[in-house]
Amino acid sequence: MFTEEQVDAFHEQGFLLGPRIYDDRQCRELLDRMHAVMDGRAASAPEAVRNLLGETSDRVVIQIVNIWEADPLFREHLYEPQICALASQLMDHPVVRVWHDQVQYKPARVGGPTNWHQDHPYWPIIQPADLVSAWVALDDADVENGCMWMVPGSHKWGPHKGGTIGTDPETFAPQPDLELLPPGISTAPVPCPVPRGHVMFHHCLTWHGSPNNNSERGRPAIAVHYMPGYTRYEPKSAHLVQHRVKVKPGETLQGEFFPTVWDGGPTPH
Ligand SMILES: O=C(O)CCC(=O)C(=O)O
Repeated sequence: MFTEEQVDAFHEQGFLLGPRIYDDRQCRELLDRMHAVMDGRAASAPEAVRNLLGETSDRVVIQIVNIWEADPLFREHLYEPQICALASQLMDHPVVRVWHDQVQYKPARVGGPTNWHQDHPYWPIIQPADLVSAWVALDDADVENGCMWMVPGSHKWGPHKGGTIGTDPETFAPQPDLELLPPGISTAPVPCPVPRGHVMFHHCLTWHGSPNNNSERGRPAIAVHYMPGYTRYEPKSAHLVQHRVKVKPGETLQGEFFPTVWDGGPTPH
């Protein structure tokens, strides 16, 4: 479990590097399975596989949504007990469910940017904005191959313009509307390298993004977006996985496609 100081740091910064979860062999196995799904060689299909930047773009970010539907090892990954216990601790709730998972793979040399954004405004069918994502690097993610960058404390500033923070195309600096922000704050981002097999957590309102991968190495990673057990289905507009929802508006979001992965585990305190 995280120490009290680490939990405090998460609440202060909006993100936190966690422990190593998978050894090199496990990372390689997950990576092989990820490529099989990406290349259409898996027995089943995920919810989506696409270039986030558009199919005609010369830069590429391969996004796979709900890879757990396509591969049993990724389904197991949703339940990884250390990650689930830490997510439960950071969300301060004993019940943890999966909203959805997401691979973002930036291939060597042509890996493109994931522009600055907040997650929760892109999820307009769930409330409240208390989710925490667990992002696991399947190979070293660093400044050279396009690791994520975060703006410390930004999760406390509320939803910003529908979750889209402007992105400077030259420097990759965030370009928010300063008039919408508390006076005197810093929007300077920090790089968040994640060594192979480790997990990093971020709050669903933390500003984050990742630049191009111009290196000779790919940048594979899997994020699982975890919901505290009280998260409700509150549709305001559409979402990719909405067709999987079987509950009524206002009800707790749960069911086969939103599995409960941690229930009554050790409470955080
Ligand atoms: O993998 C990335 O670079 C971005 C991932 C992301 O935006 C997320 O997990 O919320």
